[in-house]
Amino acid sequence: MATTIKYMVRFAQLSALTAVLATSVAWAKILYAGVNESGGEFGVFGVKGQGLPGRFGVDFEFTNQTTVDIFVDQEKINFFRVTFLMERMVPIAFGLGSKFNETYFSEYADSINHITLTKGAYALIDPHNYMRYNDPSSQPNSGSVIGNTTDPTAATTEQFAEFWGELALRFRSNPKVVFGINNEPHDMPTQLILKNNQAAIDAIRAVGAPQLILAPGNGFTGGHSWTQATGENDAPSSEFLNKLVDPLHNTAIDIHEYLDVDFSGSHDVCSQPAPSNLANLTTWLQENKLKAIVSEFGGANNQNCFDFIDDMLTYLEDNDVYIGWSAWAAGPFWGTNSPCCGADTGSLEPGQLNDMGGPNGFDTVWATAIRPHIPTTLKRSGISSLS
Ligand SMILES: *[C@@H]1O[C@H](CO)[C@@H](O)[C@H](O)[C@H]1NC(C)=O
Ligand SMILES: *[C@@H]1O[C@H](CO)[C@@H](O)[C@H](O)[C@H]1NC(C)=O
Ligand SMILES: *[C@@H]1O[C@H](CO)[C@@H](O)[C@H](O)[C@H]1NC(C)=O
Ligand SMILES: *[C@@H]1O[C@H](CO)[C@@H](O)[C@H](O)[C@H]1NC(C)=O
Ligand SMILES: CC(=O)N[C@H]1CO[C@H](CO)[C@@H](O)[C@@H]1O
Repeated sequence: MATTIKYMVRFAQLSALTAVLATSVAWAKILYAGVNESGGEFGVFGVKGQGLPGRFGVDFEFTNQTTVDIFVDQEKINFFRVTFLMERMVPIAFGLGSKFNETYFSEYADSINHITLTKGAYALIDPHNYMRYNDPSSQPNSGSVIGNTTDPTAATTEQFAEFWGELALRFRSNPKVVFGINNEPHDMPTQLILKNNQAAIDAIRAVGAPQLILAPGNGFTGGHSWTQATGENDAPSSEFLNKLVDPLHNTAIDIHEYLDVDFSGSHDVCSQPAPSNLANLTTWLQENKLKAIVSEFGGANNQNCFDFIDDMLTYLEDNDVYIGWSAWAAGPFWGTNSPCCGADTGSLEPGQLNDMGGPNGFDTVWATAIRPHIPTTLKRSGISSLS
């Protein structure tokens, strides 16, 4: 019933649009569509220092080339968000900055290069650190907030900029790379998120890297709470994130949006409708002439979540401030575990099973709710950008 009405409304919208197409209507265009590749941040939970630096292929792994190939060749996606841990890229003993662990970097670069240079897709570089550094043992809450001047153990905003300058320098000649400043900042002054984001943008541009940058907001960069105070009354993201300055005008807003009761992606019931929850964000993006990519979302293996995902991806298609999305999550190390949305869904990694021995999210959630939304008009060439 609801579905029928939805399609009738969409049909009416399409007819109206078709009628005025001759006068050149801006058509909603999703440029980037894909999946998270999570695994580079694994193996550190529990005791402080555990899993650091960690062993490649044992404690962590970035991507499985075979499944990346399946996503590109069969699913025709063009976008992978590839996580890594800052404490591994820049060991705590070195301090946050430009001195990298070259082994970890080259393992990460292998994954990025396979996605971008070999397969021609875009790769979003994701320091999966919640804007914190020095103790990932109980992410998202452990670690000192970057730029917290009253915490003597915290990395400074200047060190964060030095880190980004070095990372961008190493990727500046790869047009298929997108720079994600950090995963899910939360419970910190929104002004400080703006400051850290701006420092990263300045550092990236200073080394001559022109690619697309994604800037996150507060409250785990949730779209539904973009115009609300989060944490202990931290200012809404909407009050500060429109003050970012990118001399190349190639920065978009990074949004995460889960569809369960508390937006955490930890329940198998979807009950938070993205279209109404994202409405304020959409207006804010329009008013500020900004674009956004929803780089994390997900749902469980049930019809209720399929409907909520369908509604969200349709909403993104219908509003041209949204230029991309990537689902949470695939990755070689999930095994039968569920990265999202309750216990029994499994991951989006092709070829794996869920914890019940049944088909995983790739054969259920992806196949039913996400695959039908993969546009055929994705961006396939040129430098990562807003258009
Ligand atoms: C660098 O990372 C590799 C794993 O990628 C690890 O084996 C090695 O011990 C690390 N070195 C330092 C100095 O942390
Ligand atoms: C900054 O550091 C101080 C001192 O450790 C701490 O009390 C405060 O909670 C920290 N601020 C944030 C946003 O984490
Ligand atoms: C959207 O904005 C209106 C008006 O400011 C507010 O009443 C409402 O709570 C907001 N909704 C969300 C989901 O933030
Ligand atoms: C990579 O994925 C393929 C296809 O699902 C699978 O056969 C293979 O075992 C995977 N390799 C690793 C190291 O996970
Ligand atoms: C829904 C979900 O799994 N979100 C996760 C995103 O990233 C990290 C894992 O690396 C988790 O802390 C979040 O819960």
